[in-house]
Amino acid sequence: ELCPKTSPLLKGTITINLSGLTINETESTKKMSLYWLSVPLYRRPSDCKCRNKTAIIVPFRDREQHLSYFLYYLHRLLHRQQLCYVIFVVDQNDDKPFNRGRLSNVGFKYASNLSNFDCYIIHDVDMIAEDDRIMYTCNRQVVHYTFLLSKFNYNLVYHGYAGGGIGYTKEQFEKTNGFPNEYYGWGGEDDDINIRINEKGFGIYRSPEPFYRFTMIRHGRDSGNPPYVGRMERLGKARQRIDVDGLNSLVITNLKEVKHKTYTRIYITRSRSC
Ligand code: BGN
Repeated sequence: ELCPKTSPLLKGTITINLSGLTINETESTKKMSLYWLSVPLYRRPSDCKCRNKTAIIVPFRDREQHLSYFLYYLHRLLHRQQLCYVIFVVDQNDDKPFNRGRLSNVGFKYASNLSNFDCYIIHDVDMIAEDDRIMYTCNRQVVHYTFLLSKFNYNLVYHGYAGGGIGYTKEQFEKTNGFPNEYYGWGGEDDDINIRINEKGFGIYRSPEPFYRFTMIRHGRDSGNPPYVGRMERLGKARQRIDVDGLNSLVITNLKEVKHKTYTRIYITRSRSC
């Protein structure tokens, strides 16, 4: 039987306590009371057939403590939403500047190759939903979830901000050619996808509900993620680059997967220099 349109498990506001959680605690099934499918890592509600299958794709490097918090809260939320889902952590396993765009494309390719998901959500590891009614599902427009962030006093930081967490159907991701692969370091790749999404006619959906709030875990600037100096220039040419830099130009080499209890980790090393 199909799960109800609105899950009866939803509780609303989530109290977030960011202190001292370890990865072992996030994996404790006793604490989580989640249910397993025969396929490892693929979770589904126990007593009904889910309406949606969601892939969570987390571009990642060297933020283990954040990952503990992220998994702890997100598993509970997705369980309450009665979704079928898998969490993929895409780990940039080298010392080059962090490349969030490329990691996102790798995650999409890996996930879509594994199964047919209704929704592919690219999600930063340091953002935690404060309400379980923030639905991790997709829409006719590309969905931006993380527009009210604690860091920006719960205001949309600027018109066109598309950072943090954003959800695409397969068609939306493919037609917009995913993320640019050629932004090295912090900044701009999210502004670039905003241009892609609008140019290709999908548009971005942001819920009008006031409870769409996210806690951003405080942290200093990562040394491996310096601001990308060329981002302004690159962004200036974003329109011309939509169809040449993205999912269709992605070359994956040196991919290694490790299945953990509650998520799949994909290690990716860049072979050629940037
Ligand atoms: C913007 C960044 C985004 C970032 C937001 C929020 C750029 C491009 C040059 C204008 N964009 O300024 O990538 O998500 O701030 O921090 O730097």
